[in-house]
Amino acid sequence: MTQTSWTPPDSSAAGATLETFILEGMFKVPGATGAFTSLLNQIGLAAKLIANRVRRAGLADVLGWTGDTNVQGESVQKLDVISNDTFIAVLRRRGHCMGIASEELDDAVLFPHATGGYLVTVDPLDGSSNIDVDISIGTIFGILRADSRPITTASFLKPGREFSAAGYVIYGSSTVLVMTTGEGVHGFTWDPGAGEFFLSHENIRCPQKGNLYSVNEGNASRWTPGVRAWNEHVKSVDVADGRPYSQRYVGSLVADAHRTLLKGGIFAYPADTKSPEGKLRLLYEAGPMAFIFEAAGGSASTGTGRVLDVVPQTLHSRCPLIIGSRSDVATFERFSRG
Ligand code: AHM
Repeated sequence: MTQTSWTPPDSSAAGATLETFILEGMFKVPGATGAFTSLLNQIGLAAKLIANRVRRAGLADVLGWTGDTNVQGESVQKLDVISNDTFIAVLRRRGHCMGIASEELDDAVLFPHATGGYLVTVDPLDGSSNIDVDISIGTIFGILRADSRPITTASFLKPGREFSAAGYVIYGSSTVLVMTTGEGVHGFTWDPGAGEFFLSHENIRCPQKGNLYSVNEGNASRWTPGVRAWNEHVKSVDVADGRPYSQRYVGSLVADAHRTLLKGGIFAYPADTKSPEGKLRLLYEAGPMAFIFEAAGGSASTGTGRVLDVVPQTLHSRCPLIIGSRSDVATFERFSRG
């Protein structure tokens, strides 16, 4: 029998686990030490561990409140605590992460022994009010360079344009990890049988225009006249422009952002009279999402300017967030500026 050379059935995706994909990326960077690659792999491991707990949440007595409140004054759920502890436990290993700023912690956790030069911002379990009713929740993260010593709270207070990488994990009908290092946004779907994330969404591009809008309309009485005018606009009829748009709102940022990234349209959590700075947190919610949307060819605005240029004043600073298709975000800005 003649030996023939073998060609992979699909040269892009076959066998591409998250780890393989990250390693192959490292080989393309001259002089890469492997620290960044190793850190991304550690984040993938934390995501696997959290996904496993989320899947078993209803069975494992981890639903419900702990009785504590976090720095935002919100009730803390058991899975919030578990997810936060998981991130800290995983990232303190290997010495690449010098500190973590988390939604669940008043202050950053610093790892003085680490030398790897990176900081991580994370919302370990976003949308946690949805846990008890089996709606999609997620993890959001950003990676910054720790470029000065000693590491202090101020080391984290950088605008989102300085992220080295950002991503999120959606624990939905599938578990999908989406990440970017600023060039190309890629999605990896969790295969529970194999225990791996496999490349499933290569080079995600956010459509330039969509026909969905996503906003908590219960806040309409608190919006500015400009935001109210935008809201009327997307609901008004103009067949040529694809209006009226359809509304979708989950109330879990990862779910609303993931749909908007893949299908286009707009997600908006604008400033209002109750939350003059917006509701979402800059370092571990709005910033990473803005970094991802820009890398996918979409836009991220505060309503009047670029989210990635906003400098956080504290670890838990908030920011209005309008993300989505370029054309739809531009329309929002036009109304919002008045
Ligand atoms: P959380 O940190 O309490 O989970 O709040 C963040 C969540 C986001 O996931 C979501 O986009 C937003 O809050 C929904 O807010 P609202 O319920 O005001 O619409």
